[in-house]
Amino acid sequence: MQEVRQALLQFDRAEIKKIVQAAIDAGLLPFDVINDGMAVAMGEVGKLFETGEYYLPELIMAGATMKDGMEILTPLLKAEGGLGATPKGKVILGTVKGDVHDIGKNLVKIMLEGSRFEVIDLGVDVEPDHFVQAVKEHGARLVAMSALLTTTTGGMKLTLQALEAAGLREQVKVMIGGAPISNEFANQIGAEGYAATAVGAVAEAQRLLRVD
Ligand code: B12
Repeated sequence: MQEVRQALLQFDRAEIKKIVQAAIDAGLLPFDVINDGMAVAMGEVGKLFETGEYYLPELIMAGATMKDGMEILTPLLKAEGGLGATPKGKVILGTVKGDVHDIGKNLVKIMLEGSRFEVIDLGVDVEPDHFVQAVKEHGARLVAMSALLTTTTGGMKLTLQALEAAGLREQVKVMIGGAPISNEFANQIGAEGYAATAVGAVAEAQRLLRVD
């Protein structure tokens, strides 16, 4: 696991896939490689950015290296979910307006799909109205929003207001997540669900849609 963290901290795009594969071959679980390996290193990169040791290019490189590593892990996580069974429900997922961070959101998507939710991924920088349109179009009962910047968390509240204004608030539950989000913040803006991790997002989706 140390090698995985090290490769990410050094933006070792040439080796990351081999190192991640070696971790899997050694018997580590894909999700542990993400949580205890890559996500820990990403947190470290964030701290180095905060203290001025890393700049934007380093953030970009770290993001790209994590995505490379995910190419090995994504198919394994999907395979764990089992195919063919009836979906548990539709989830509209996106990173809110003004925010382009999507690594965490993509992990939430993988985990939800692995647990047989149908996910409609709106991508990043999603306007409140786009969430509203998607709920209408797909008849979804759950909206999941991600934000990584304190400045973009307001987009979550705006989306809740837009759902309310469109008369959809009774029909959908809303869950939110991302590094600056907390349970308190979710309560404050009136979102029914919050989870700190992608695994937690699955449990939260099941709770909100009353499925197991
Ligand atoms: C990689 C990265 C980038 C990459 C993003 C690449 C990409 N495609 O995503 C790039 C280089 C683009 C980037 C840009 C910027 N970034 Co940046 N970035 C990061 C970094 C290092 C890692 C984020 C990450 O991927 N983490 C790994 C994933 C797995 O974790 P996660 O996203 O938290 O997701 C997990 C949970 O939160 C949860 N989750 C996530 N979403 C959801 C949703 C739901 C519904 C649920 C239930 C759960 C859930 O599950 C996930 C898995 O367990 C963080 C540091 C950090 N500590 O977060 C800074 C960080 C988020 N960035 C920061 C900043 C300041 C910026 C910039 C403004 C820099 C600049 N000056 O331009 C820009 C903003 C661009 C924009 N408009 O969005 C700050 C934010 C500070 C703040 N509090 O507002 C951070 C915290 C760095 C720091 N410490 O200063 N960044």
